[in-house]
Amino acid sequence: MNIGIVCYPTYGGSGVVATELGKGLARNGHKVHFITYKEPARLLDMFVENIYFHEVRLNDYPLFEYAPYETALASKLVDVAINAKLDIFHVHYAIPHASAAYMARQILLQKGIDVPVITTLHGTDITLVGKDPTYEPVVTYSINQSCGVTAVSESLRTDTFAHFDIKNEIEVIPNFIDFSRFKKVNKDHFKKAISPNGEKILIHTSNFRKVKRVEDVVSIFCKVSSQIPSKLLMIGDGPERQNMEILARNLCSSMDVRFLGKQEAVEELLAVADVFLMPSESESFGLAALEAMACEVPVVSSDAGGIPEVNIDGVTGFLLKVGDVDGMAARTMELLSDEAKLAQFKKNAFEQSKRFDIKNILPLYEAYYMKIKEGGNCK
Ligand code: GMT
Repeated sequence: MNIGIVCYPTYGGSGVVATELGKGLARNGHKVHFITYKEPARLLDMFVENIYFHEVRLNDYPLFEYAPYETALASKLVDVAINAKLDIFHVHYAIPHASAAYMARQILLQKGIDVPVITTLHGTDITLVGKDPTYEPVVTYSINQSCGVTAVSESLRTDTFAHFDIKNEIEVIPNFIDFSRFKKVNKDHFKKAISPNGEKILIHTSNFRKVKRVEDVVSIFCKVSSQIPSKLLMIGDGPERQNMEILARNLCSSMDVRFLGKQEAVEELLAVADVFLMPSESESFGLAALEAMACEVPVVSSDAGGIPEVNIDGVTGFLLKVGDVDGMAARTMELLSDEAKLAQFKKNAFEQSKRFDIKNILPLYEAYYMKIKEGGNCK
């Protein structure tokens, strides 16, 4: 098939899923066309046969205080659909991709070309941003007009029906992991550099937005490190990072907390970690937790959204109520102070992650494309 993928080209979860899906589809012989404003981060510096990138350019004009990205994207979708003979549009993150694709589809239909639109809902497009009245009517309409809709967890599917007046079916196709990249590798030299005296290593990766409750990560760590010698690795960047550096300095030894910013090879840091912390307020799936589990790192998390579909309480880690910093610290210490238990949880985390092997999930998308092409909501 010729597949047009629209996504945010950043390190965020939806962009990562879209790009890894595209790479997998290309390996399976499909021609994949990424249509976005910048080359997706996970495509940089690599040439993959069957993958094409079409940049959405915004022409500056003095009248525009805000350049109309959605209009430019819809126009580009029409152009690529005609020239690359696309069979399907697969848009990731509803805002503004679903409405831009809807517009492109209407234009194409007038030209006698039928390109069905599949929208994949990722999380904040539903639970946070999408349900805000600023966007809600357009999000509802464009989900209902999509020929197929998928959500990355059961929880997100339920939330979508709860927050929006949706008439369509929503298929759950979970996030996935590529084990050729995410696996435990020997990085003993890293471990020695980070924890020279054999301290335990806690890790957190995110975009440092409010919804991640990064302040809880710092608080949990400071409680743990007051009892068990340990270090905290903070990976990623975002609006809360600076505040968190100040908080870490005030709450415990800033020498034990390292802010590493965005990292290309996050799997190499996960390889040395003992526990992954994810205290999020809201999380449709928790791809970062899955990546940790694939690298044999158990997860202490909140029970928000779709996290319980990934992290199994008392097996692959622990689940606590959002904001239960004391509980999360206690469970983390329980793991770190019992070598046998920690080893068992590491093993369990890895076993659970195998359920989400890209080899199992990619065929679900391929089958869904066929189903929608042959008879989705648009037929
Ligand atoms: O986590 C983020 O804030 C980024 C966001 C995104 O859309 O890029 O991630 C969402 O999509 C990921 C991939 O499907 C999910 O694994 C994340 O759980 C989800 N984030 C939230 O729901 C907060």
